[in-house]
Amino acid sequence: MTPLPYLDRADGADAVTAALRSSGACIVCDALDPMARLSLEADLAPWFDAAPCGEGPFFGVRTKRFSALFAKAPRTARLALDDLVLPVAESALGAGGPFCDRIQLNLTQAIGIGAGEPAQHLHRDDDFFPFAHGDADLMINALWTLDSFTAANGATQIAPGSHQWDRRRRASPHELLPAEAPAGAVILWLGRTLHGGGANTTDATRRGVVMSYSVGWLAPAEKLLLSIPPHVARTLPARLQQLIGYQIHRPNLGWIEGRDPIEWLRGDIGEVAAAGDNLTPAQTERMRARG
Ligand SMILES: O=C(O)CCC(=O)C(=O)O
Repeated sequence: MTPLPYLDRADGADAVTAALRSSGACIVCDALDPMARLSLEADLAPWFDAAPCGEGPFFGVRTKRFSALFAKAPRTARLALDDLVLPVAESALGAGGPFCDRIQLNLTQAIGIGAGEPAQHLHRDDDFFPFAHGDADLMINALWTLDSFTAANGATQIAPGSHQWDRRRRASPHELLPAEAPAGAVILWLGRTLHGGGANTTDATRRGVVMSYSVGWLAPAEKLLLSIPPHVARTLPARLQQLIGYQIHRPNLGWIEGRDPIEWLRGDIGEVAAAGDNLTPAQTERMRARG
């Protein structure tokens, strides 16, 4: 069976991307320092208390979820902007290449799998997009562990190598591995990789935070432009403003009055504005060559 690779931050983005591409998933064990993890836990604790459990078998009737994380717990911004994970996401999704100008955040979600929750239905995250999938990577998920993930408490089950399987193939139990990881790790998997939350047979909740990235031309799962209202978005770092949707996927997706929506966020354009071409450098060059 393809192994589930374990790496450290010091291995660097190229090694993490290579592991992700070959196995469909990997784990970086020392991703978050303990102090940062403890402060995130403190910020998220009241929201875990307030969040209700899910209503259906897929999201789990003993599992709590909540999103809009940058509005609820602004320090989660550091996870989305992590200087290892963000470059890995850009590289894995081919940012700047012919099929992806820019990546975006697909969703932000804290997940607490409660005691007694059965294993989640195995799925590929990019199956939510109803079209004939090729072998391009559209999405990558980063699940930051707030607790140690064990086979007993619901560690994510992953079928390593399944990103390269025929889409109709299901995983047999012996093809699944629990993504066991210490608290403060990040578990990465591609949108094509079969996986699901594991069964929690312990008495304690298993908590993690998902930052999901996708190519910038897909509809994001979470309507981040609404869940993070403009007055909150204005307080975020510029890169995060782009990742939640204040960016154009050049040349022509996601504009306001034909202009980059970050200009709107900054109050730089009014009710009408001069539409820009918003071309990539390669497109500018092609237009110039055509004369
Ligand atoms: O929490 C996990 O381990 C994975 C959850 C998941 O894959 C999902 O909710 O779609």
